[in-house]
Amino acid sequence: MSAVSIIVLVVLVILTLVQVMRISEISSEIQKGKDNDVSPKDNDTQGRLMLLVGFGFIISVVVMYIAWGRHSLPEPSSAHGAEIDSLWNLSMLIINIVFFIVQPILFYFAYKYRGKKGTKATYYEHNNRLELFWTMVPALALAVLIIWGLNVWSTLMMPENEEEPILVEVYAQQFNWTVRYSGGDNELGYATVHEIAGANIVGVDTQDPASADDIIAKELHLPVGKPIQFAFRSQDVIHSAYFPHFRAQMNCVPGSVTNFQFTPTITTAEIRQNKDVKAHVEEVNEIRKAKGEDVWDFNYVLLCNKICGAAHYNMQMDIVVETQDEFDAWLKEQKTVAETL
Ligand SMILES: [Cu+2]
Repeated sequence: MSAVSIIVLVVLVILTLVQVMRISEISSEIQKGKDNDVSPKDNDTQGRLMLLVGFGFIISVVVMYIAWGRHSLPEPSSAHGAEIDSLWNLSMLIINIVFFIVQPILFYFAYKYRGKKGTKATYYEHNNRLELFWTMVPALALAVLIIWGLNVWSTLMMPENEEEPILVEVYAQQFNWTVRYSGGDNELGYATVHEIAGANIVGVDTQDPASADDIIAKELHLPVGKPIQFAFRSQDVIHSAYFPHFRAQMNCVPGSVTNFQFTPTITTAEIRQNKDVKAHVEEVNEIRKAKGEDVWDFNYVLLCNKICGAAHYNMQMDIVVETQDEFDAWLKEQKTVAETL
């Protein structure tokens, strides 16, 4: 539809609404305002509709839990993941308890106390006990979640390493990811937006001696059981590096470097044998087969979790977790910055 016809349509809709409102006003004047009165029948209808909508909503939540609950993530594949899951499970438990108590009451009361001729709302001014109760209960629940959450956060952000972590840079741009390994010296060469040119997409300063053995790759390989220290950068807008299977996420902010560390604990080959993952892969492949598409196999993914532009949904990179030997062999095949730039 052209822009002109859209504008004409909008204008016509507005004119129609104005006319409808005028007719309603005139008819109200004729009936001396009586058609604005709410009749007991109206109250009954609204009350019943409230009950219907409310309970329809609650039942739909239960149905969605049953139908789609199995699509949630498989067991965590990082050392810290189980703790994040415990935090999540406690938050969801509290939310669900409150939801299934409060929502039915809310909609039932909207029905029960609907307008009735002759009834009057009770004037209830103040109750200290009630005030104390509904302040203390949420405060306690929040205190537990926040104190526990902050503890988990600080152990994640300040990990005590028994061995030196492998340093990997994750570079975000609209709309793809690039990774840079620090090479034998485990030190990333200096990089800046001013050095970006041609194949040098992450802007490595080739004059910096630390950059010579850096390795730039389009697939993120990680050795299992080794702590990985990530350094995140962004070229254009704020992106967010999201590793759902490792329960990790960190914003990538232009002009600064952010960090996160985790230790992968399950290799790609192992997670493909997980029964939830297997069931998911089978289900997806049945749909793909019906459409005549290729068979798909599970891979860990790095996703962008900030709506960063039109192709944001497609900003992803495969992650391969493998044994140390497989990782070393893969790394050996990659070219260094000195060889490519
Ligand atoms: Cu993005």
